[in-house]
Amino acid sequence: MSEKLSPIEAIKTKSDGLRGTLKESIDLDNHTGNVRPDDETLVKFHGMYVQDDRDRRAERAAKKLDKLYSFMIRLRIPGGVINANQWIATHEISEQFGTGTLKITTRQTVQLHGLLKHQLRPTIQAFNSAKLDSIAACGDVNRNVIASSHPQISPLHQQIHEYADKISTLLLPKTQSYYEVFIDGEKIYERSAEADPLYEDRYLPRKFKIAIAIPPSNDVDVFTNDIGLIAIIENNELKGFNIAIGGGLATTHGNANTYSRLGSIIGFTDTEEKTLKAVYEILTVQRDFGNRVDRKLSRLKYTVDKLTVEGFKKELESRVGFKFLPEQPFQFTERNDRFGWEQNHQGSWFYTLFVEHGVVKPYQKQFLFEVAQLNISNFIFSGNQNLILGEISNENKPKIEALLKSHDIEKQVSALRKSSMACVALPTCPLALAEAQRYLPELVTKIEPILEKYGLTEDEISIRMTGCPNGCGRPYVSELGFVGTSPGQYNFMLGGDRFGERLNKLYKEKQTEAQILEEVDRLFSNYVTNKITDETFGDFAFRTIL
Ligand code: SRM
Ligand code: SF4
Repeated sequence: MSEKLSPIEAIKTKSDGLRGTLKESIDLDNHTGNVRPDDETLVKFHGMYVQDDRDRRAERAAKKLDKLYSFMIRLRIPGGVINANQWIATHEISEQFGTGTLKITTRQTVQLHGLLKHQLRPTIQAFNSAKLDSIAACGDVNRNVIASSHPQISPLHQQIHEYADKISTLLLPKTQSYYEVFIDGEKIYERSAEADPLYEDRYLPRKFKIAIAIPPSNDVDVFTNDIGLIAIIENNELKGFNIAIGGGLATTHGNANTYSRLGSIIGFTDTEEKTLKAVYEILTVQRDFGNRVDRKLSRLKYTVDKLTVEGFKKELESRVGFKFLPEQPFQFTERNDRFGWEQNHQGSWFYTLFVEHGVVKPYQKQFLFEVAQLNISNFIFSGNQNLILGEISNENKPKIEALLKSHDIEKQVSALRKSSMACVALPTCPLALAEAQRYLPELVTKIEPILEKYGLTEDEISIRMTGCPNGCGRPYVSELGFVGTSPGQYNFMLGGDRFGERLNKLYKEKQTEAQILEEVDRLFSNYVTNKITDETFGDFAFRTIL
């Protein structure tokens, strides 16, 4: 007897192109701020999540009130680049609807929190007018395609970046339901035009993520994606891409069958046609072989291990109709953002702003709004949750410098803080077991004096924290990783390298702040005494402790 499919599978196949009863949920169900249960799944495919303010749950429960439902919306911005007018629109939409917050994510886009159900349509319509959408930003489809963000990395940056757009478009679901439900209201689209040879009516077994890295930078953590493309450049020419498959980070506490995995390189493609074909067919293999029974085991990484890397590659080669060329050499030597001013090969200026954990503070928001009003730069989100103001001419640079000054933007920030990342967690994430973006800044402040004590203030040790083991802040590829287990307690992960090429390992379970600080002191003391010349903290921990 075949195993029972996950209930989500039926929701997808019966959804009539992801429409479900979303219109009814929005138009008729005035008694609740939520949508109907199946629509909670479907709304994700349109880039939205149902949430509630967890800080207020107890207070509302005491008054016998329903949860205070709201929605988070996440935009689809391939490669993370928007223009000044789009920033202004995003700023204004965040002020008009939702809580006013702008959160830059670890996948080069922004989220708005706290939208009420009746605000969804006006919000999406306003984004649509600014040529922005949230299609497939969530759900069991390919998500926002990310790409190394710093244009200074290579003269070919633009050419490579365009792949993010092409891949995102290639892998969009064909259904027009997003427009029908959220934009045009009543219009019924021709269903025959919606036939979807890629997703069919079952979509993928699970979410799917693609990143493009431009060496020497691995700012996208390319190996943590379902597909990682590594651009190979020789003599200023793009030769093609190494393709890595099966990366993914999430684990589940207490479920030994779940694990983090870095992508395996299966070969190299030397033309655009072959690269796009390979990417497309990797999704069809996952569509056909992925686990649709247990959603905890349904990401591509488990399919790759089930088929074996060689078995997967064989199936893929039979679908694409060509053999992959051997992997080409490359080297990653950086992952952090390049803060402050830098110039690209054409002399354009780029200014990278540190946005702690992607939470745009009110004074930064005002500064960015005024920059956008000048319309002299574009806005690039980095995979490290920061923001780059780009394509600024020599002539316009002083105007931005003046705004940097008048808003007192440039603060003294330690190397550790600049190398830190945290997921949203509380109060909006329903899966959070502990704090992350609200707490890591405080923990870093307590670690800074320890760094000073050991002369490590300039050391760019990567520190990452998440409120649960899903890994949204990619803590499993950091040198100091903290994964929430319960309020105030974290699994302490150690031994990742600095550039995202080695997973860390569990060092100590369920650590409180006091225990973390004591451990960090001991570890740093040991590091400065016993490290080999130029050895990073992560490499030292890996060599000596794990
Ligand atoms: Fe994530 C679920 C936030 C990047 C693995 N993630 C969630 C949800 C939507 C919670 C939920 O399912 O209801 C979180 C919303 C919190 C909130 O209130 O906003 C959430 N994830 C985020 C963001 C915003 C974290 C951040 O602070 O930047 C990132 C948004 C990225 C984007 O723009 O698309 C984010 N999530 C990641 C990453 C990192 C990455 O992709 O580079 C991972 C680990 C890599 C991976 O996928 O393996 C990640 N998120 C997950 C998972 C575990 C998936 C799995 O394989 O089991 C979940 C839970 C799920 O899907 O069931 C999840
Ligand atoms: Fe929420 Fe966990 Fe992701 Fe943090 S890692 S945002 S707590 S799902």
